[in-house]
Amino acid sequence: FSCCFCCMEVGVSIEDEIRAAKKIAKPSVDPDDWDKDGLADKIDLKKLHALGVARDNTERLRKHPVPNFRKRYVEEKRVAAMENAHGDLDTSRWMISSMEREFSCERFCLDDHHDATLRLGDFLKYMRSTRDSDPLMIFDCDFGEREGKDPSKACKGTLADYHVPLYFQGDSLFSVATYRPPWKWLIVAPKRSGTHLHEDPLGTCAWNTLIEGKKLWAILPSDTSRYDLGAEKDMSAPRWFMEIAPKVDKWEAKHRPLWIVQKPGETVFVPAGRWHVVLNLTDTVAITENFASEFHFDSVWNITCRKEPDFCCKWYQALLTKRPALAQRAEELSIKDESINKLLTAWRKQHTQHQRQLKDGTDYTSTTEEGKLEMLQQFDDKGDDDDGEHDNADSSDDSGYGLL
Ligand SMILES: O=C(O)CCC(=O)C(=O)O
Ligand SMILES: [Fe+2]
Repeated sequence: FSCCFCCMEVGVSIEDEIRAAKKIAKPSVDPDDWDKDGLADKIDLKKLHALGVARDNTERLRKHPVPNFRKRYVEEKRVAAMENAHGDLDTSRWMISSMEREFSCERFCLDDHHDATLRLGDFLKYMRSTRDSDPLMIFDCDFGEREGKDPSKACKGTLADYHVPLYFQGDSLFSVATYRPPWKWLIVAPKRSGTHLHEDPLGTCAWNTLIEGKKLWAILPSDTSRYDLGAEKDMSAPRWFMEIAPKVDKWEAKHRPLWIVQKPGETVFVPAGRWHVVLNLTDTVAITENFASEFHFDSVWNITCRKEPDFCCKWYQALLTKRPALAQRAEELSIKDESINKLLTAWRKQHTQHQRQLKDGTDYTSTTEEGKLEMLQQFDDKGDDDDGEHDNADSSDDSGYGLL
């Protein structure tokens, strides 16, 4: 049975599509083995819900506007959960039942991979029946941007009511660049799925608003580093909650996480650099955005330069024109690092040439491209992996943004 003509693509069954998506999402696990360890039968979501409710120790912000929000929470990196941060945002469009009516034939990306997609209707069938231990999620950074099969309804509709909470509007330093790494995601997640222990990429902060269902968050203290975490960060979220969460009360108080049982309409603010792990206690829908805050320019610059030099080049050139004081700061930060310094000089030269070309119309050809490649090479040779990530524990992609 197909709900419309466009769903009748010849020769590819839903099972094949799911298998292909699984191979991309977790290349090291056979797609037919995702339910092998029987975790679906062992994990007790009701018990974890009760544990979460008993431990939930995160401040709720109920009255808006919150005075000094930016200073107190963003700059000082405090976790918060806000009720009704979007004001009168109408979220009915993103409820599972209405998306099922409106976008059933549209494809969405799974687990943040552009080449692993499924029609929403097929995904919902998977969501409702899967016994996988750590199920696939719709984790889609293009929602609302793609043209759908039927442009009159298309995925564009998913953005129709979208807006950023007032607290975070205009905050992202990356938005000065014409191209910026993915920053917003629609997440449709089966119960038991989750996001493994990670810190967000490129020194960014995040907000995450739950539309439907319940999520359980554990957010580790700000001084936790990846070196404290060991095997924990390679665990799937359901495994972390099953094996680690019940023992956390025995940890020294200073190492214990903040807990949140997030309810519909609540927005969780995750400050830059905070390790967190999230479990979907029920089927859920959420929207989330990451942003690079001016308060954290130094660390954002240092990480972005190392992890995403191609983007950083464009970003720095945009800063030179639009935020010269920050470009200057970037130069100060890079002075001690010879390879970054060289890169900056090349980028500045390229920028000056480009500006000159724009001004007097002379023919612009990039003479710095070769030099840039050579320097990127030096960069790669330095190698490091101490940045946050958005991809799954098992993903082989460590670009920090997965999709770049
Ligand atoms: O699963 C979730 O809702 C949390 C997502 C998250 O932490 C992230 O996208 O960085
Ligand atoms: Fe995150």
